[in-house]
Amino acid sequence: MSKAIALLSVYDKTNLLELAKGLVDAGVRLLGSGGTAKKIRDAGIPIEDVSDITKAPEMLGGRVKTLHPAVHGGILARSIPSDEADLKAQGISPISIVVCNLYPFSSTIAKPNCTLPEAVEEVDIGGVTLLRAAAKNHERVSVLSDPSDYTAFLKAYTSGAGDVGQALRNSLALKAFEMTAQYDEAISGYFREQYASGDLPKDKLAGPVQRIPLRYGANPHQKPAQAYVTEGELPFKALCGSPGYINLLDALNSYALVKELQEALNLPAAASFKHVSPAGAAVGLELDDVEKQVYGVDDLKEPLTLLACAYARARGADRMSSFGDFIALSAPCDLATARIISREVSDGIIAPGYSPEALEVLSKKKGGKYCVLEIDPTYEPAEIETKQVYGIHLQQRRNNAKITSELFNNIVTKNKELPKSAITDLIVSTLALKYTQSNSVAYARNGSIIGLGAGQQSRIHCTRLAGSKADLWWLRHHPRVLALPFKKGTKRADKANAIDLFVGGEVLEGGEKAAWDALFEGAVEPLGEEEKREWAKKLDGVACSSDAFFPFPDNVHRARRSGVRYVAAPSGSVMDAQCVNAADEHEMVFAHTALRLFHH
Ligand code: 93A
Repeated sequence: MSKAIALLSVYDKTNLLELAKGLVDAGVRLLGSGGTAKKIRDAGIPIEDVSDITKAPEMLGGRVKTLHPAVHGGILARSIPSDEADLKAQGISPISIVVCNLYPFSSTIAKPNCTLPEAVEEVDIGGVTLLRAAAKNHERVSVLSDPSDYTAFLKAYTSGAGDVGQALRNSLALKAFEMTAQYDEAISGYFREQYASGDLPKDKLAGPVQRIPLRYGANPHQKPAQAYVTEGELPFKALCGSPGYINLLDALNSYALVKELQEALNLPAAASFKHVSPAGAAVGLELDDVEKQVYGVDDLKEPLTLLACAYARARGADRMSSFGDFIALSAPCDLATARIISREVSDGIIAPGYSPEALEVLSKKKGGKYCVLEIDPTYEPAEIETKQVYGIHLQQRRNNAKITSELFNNIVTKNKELPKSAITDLIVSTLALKYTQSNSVAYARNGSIIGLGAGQQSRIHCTRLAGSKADLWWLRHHPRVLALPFKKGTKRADKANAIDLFVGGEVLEGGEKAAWDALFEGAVEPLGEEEKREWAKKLDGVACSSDAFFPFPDNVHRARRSGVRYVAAPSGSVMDAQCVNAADEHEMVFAHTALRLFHH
């Protein structure tokens, strides 16, 4: 029987001589590419050159070393009669062991002054082909792509009298496949940076923009940072300014939310995001005069479009949280909406288009640095999404659950009256949770989030936080708030702040008290506890959604204290019955949704 053949072609020659010696001692015939063969031969270990079997010299300065049918036929041939006959006809011997590791592409491009031609030269062709061919034919061939595997391999080879077993060949093949995949990713990442980056002047772009560099990641010391796709092109472009890492997290989550809100309710929708959760979200229901004042748009000269109403609601629900927001609109931004935005402190906006007048207004914001992103509304994200945490890839199907009125069909309370307006509100609150960091609870009224508790580890804390925000929102409708005697010329942000302090009942002292007093014509009496209680009683018909079941009925009682009448949450708690009883006690309507909506 002819000797088993091993082909060796390695850049990293660690442990190479030990392996070569071990293989020869086990009766294996060695073949090597130029430098690999030389090193082994110089150590006194017998080895033939690849060129001895290909009858072709290495050429093109090493670009073609092992690329030859005598090599790849020898690796890829199966143990079947037709393949064996083909080898025989061509005088090719089967190769049963391939030892290969690749040119150091990643460490080369990491060097500070690496040029493009230098990087190109490090793109290994023949080595990847060796690894892939051997891995493909792992039923018969062993592929060693990592020097740290040599010892164990030799041990298995000698103890198995030349057969290392299928299990080892399988795991070696997987390792080789992972290695070539990682290698290719490094190469495509490098060339994406060179040829498909949004930072290059347009005339230098060879194709679609697949990547934009980001100034930094979540924090200024997290450099480099980038956003990219591996297929097609990025579905958004910056019309003005440049987005940061957290801007994009906000933009992509908030746009997904408003797109779904519009699809679900057939109304334009807007969201105001901060730290990857909505501070507000709403659909375009018209505002009455009180609402216009509460949302700070009563003085707007431009007639309010439905889209402008949606943003006014989203922005005005929790003005403190929305300060410096990232905005998403479901429909092209019009002038009225742009005018509202232009007066607010905001970081950026994403929308499926902009009217020329709206774009003109927005591009003047922040001295021309306001981030304006235009997204392709036909874009569909991939079904499977992957992220990396602490070096580990986590993969899941996207949360593609549709939020429709049917979700609220299973009403488990005695009161089963769910008016259309409440269904609208439940859709708004439930959809908002789909894009809110968990745990989360949201309250909605008039097509708008009025209180949202995000990212709390305890559900009751979500319910309380959302409830206290809803309470403040409602207090801002109090006639005494609407009649606060602000001095003429008081800035919008100062007014918002003062109202927040007023409804929050903060006790001010010293300079802060003086600054507060200076905002008003005359003295302002604080809102009394009794006044607040009386006013709170007037709030009713609020909808409340929870992203997972209520573990205890305290959530239901708390929600009721903020005017909640309609509740939607999944079932599954051992206390479900008690939660439903609590809802019955207050004549609330409780729908069990059977849909958990955690989001991280
Ligand atoms: O330039 S290549 O892509 N062309 C080839 O045909 C080829 N075959 C093996 N590089 C090629 N290799 C690589 O050469 C291997 O992946 C290995 O990294 C290196 C080993 O070269 P040497 O044996 O001359 O040190």
